[in-house]
Amino acid sequence: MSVLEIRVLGDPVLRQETKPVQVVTDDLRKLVDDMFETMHAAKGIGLAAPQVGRVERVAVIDVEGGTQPLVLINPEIVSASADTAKSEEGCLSIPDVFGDVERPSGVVVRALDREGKPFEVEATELLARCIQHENDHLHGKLFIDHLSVLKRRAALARWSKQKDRYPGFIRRMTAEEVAEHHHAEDL
Ligand code: K1U
Ligand code: ZN
Repeated sequence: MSVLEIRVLGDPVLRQETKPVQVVTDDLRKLVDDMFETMHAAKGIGLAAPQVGRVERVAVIDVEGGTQPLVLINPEIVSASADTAKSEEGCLSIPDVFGDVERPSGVVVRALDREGKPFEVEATELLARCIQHENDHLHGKLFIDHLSVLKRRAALARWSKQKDRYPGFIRRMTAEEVAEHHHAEDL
């Protein structure tokens, strides 16, 4: 498995619509495995293919620290609750920028798993939020798009102070971050 480079805000791939997966191949499973590796190294709870420069409609989620990893291939949110919740979000593609986002508190998502088998999950709380955040990525949308004009302006001002750390819109995990992740895996 490999830790991939993460694309950051400004890379046009993050604004692209993804392409539905036609067949779940070994190559796609390798992408899924590398995405988990990358997400864990970056200490995230989710990651979508455009964040690693890919256009396949694929996301991975692990809100429980390894106990309930979720692979979403061609996900569709089939229902969303009328009640909403506001909570802070971050994004591995906009490091060190956070904002409160209001979203439906619960969702039902339908997708294919790593073997290409259809399944449905009913989610609430952080899992529901993460599913919606990753599903947005698969349609070229970012959490900052949900902020008010003023809050988005503040978030972008914060980002503009950081963005020079990522030449070519690429965030590479440091050797320390990768080593720390491997150490955590061995425990
Ligand atoms: O898609 C991504 O950029 C990953 C993102 C997912 C996410 C975070 C918070 C709410 C919804 C979706 C992250 O994992 S950012 C890392 C982070 O800020 C975080 C980590 C653990 C718990 C909560 C947030
Ligand atoms: Zn994100």
